[in-house]
Amino acid sequence: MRFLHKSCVCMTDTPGFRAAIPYENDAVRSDGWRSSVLHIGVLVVALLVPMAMSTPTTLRASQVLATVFFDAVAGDPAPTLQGIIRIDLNSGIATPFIPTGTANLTFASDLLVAPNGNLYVSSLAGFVLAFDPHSGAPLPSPVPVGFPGLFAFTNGGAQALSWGTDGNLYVATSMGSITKYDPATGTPLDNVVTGLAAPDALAFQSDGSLIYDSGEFGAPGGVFRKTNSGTQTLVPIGTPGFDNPSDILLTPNAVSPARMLVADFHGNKIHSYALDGSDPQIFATVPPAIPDPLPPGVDPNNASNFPSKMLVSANNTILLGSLGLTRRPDNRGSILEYGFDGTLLRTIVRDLPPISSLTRTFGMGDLNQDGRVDGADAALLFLNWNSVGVGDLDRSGAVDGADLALVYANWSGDNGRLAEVPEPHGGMALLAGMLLHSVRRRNGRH
Ligand SMILES: [Ca+2]
Ligand SMILES: [Ca+2]
Ligand SMILES: [Ca+2]
Repeated sequence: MRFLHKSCVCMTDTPGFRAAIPYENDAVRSDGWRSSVLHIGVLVVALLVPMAMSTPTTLRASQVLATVFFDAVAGDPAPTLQGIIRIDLNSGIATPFIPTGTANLTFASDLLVAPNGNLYVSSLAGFVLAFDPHSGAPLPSPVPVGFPGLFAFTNGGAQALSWGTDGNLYVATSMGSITKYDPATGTPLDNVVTGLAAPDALAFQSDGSLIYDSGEFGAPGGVFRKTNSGTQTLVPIGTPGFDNPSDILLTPNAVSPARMLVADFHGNKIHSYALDGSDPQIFATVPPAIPDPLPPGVDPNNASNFPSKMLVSANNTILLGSLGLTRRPDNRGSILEYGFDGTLLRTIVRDLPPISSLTRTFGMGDLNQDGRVDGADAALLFLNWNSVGVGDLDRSGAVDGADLALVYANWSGDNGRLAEVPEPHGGMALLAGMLLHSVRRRNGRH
């Protein structure tokens, strides 16, 4: 859901699971077994003690981060809500997080807490920015002359972000391209698709297929799928009753059968399809009802609550953000919660400034983003021991004991202890990770 019509983009491989364990030469290895046994012994004690003290639990995140597209104007009832805000999903209370102007943040279009632990934000000013999702601090720029927080510059409006199944960051721009970027270097790798009409909706299937849209103000929209073998049209441009896609969500495989949901920005609807684009259904019409007569200043040809972003919540529901029918200071943005069958479960918050996107947050130490901090996260940390990237929770430049301490400190913790469910497999995953760590270490592998 973005409002400009211009830009161009361009980025590689994810750091993923890289274990840079210090190499042991042959001389040292003569002592290898004893030191390895000692090493494992220390790890077992270090890890089992906190496990014994605290039963791993499933904890459900209680907040989302959201981008506010327009800044406050005179008379605005919520003048501090601009840039990136936090929304408590229990109370509906919205609070400032990263103000407009931080790292040149303006006209924020999309945001994403990525598996590498960074918060990425796109803006129609052409920037893709990177922040610490816990502190909100701008991250060091990988661009040589970049300002703090600058991840990449797209030469136009950056409209949407997605983390690819290949571990790269994909950016759609108002110039009509979808480009992937190396998350480590900010380098543009490949223009994956070009020639689109302001794409602003991206999603990946588990097989790596990219689902994307084309279509913006004044141009009808469609939905497409790009695979290794070519491009398919899932929803043809000009389909009656289907206007301008602003977001695409593939429901989880656990929900049977999985569906493709498409937010229709102008049509004020959520459409639902089978994954191949067949079996079109109306999933929801976005409330509140469009009033008649319209409020002053609303274009009758473009009257909608402007649904902008869908998200699967930690509670396995669908969250929907909207910009709202009008513009600031008459704030009518909202966050709604739906079941997978399209039932509107509740309005989490209304009367927000225009919400252009939402992203889940994850507790400190929740490296695999499953909503809890447990053995699986510790195992992931060990796999990346001494490397840079996933697991470097304190951003010191290496995965080390200080990061492990942060995992301990947040064991089974998250931002909200809404529900606690025994997690019997955490210990096994942790032990498996330790074993792998030990084997790789003995083999001198990095
Ligand atoms: Ca669109
Ligand atoms: Ca986790
Ligand atoms: Ca560290």
